[in-house]
Amino acid sequence: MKKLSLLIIPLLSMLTFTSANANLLVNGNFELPHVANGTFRIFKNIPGWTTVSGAGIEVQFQSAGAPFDGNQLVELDSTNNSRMQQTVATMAGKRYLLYVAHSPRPGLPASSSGIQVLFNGAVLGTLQADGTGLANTLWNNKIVWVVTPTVNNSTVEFRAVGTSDGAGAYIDDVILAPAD
Ligand SMILES: [Ca+2]
Ligand SMILES: [Ca+2]
Repeated sequence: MKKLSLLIIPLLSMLTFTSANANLLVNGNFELPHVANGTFRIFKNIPGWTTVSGAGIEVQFQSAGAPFDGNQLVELDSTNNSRMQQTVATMAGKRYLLYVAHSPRPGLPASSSGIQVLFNGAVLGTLQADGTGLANTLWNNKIVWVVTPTVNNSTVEFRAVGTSDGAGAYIDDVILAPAD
């Protein structure tokens, strides 16, 4: 089996998001579209986010672990490892902060539970944690990157990595906001 080279890079974890920083991303908290309480659905597209490859975007409403905020979260190993992205207007040369809340799926080993984070095609890092023995989600909400686009439209992308088996890591509360 291919060994994953995985690394969580919680850069500048002391930075905190304030309401003064507007989130440029649409539906970064995955509260849309609403799915029934206790269930999940798999979509090719949801408000703001488009499937790039794979079966699609699994939106869960408290169906296999509590979200970081609101009622819903996204899992990208929906029925197989999938990729999704969103493109937003940015200013070249300006600094932005990208925040992601991440949790392993309860019960799932780290080898099945990775998510790569990309900005304009460059891999910022891979989020991976061991969910074995967890009865519920265990969120890390201090994952922050500073990015400086060289173009005026930027793409945030997430890719499920690791064993493609219909279960994977969770993300929630994704924020891209001007740093200054
Ligand atoms: Ca949410
Ligand atoms: Ca998996």
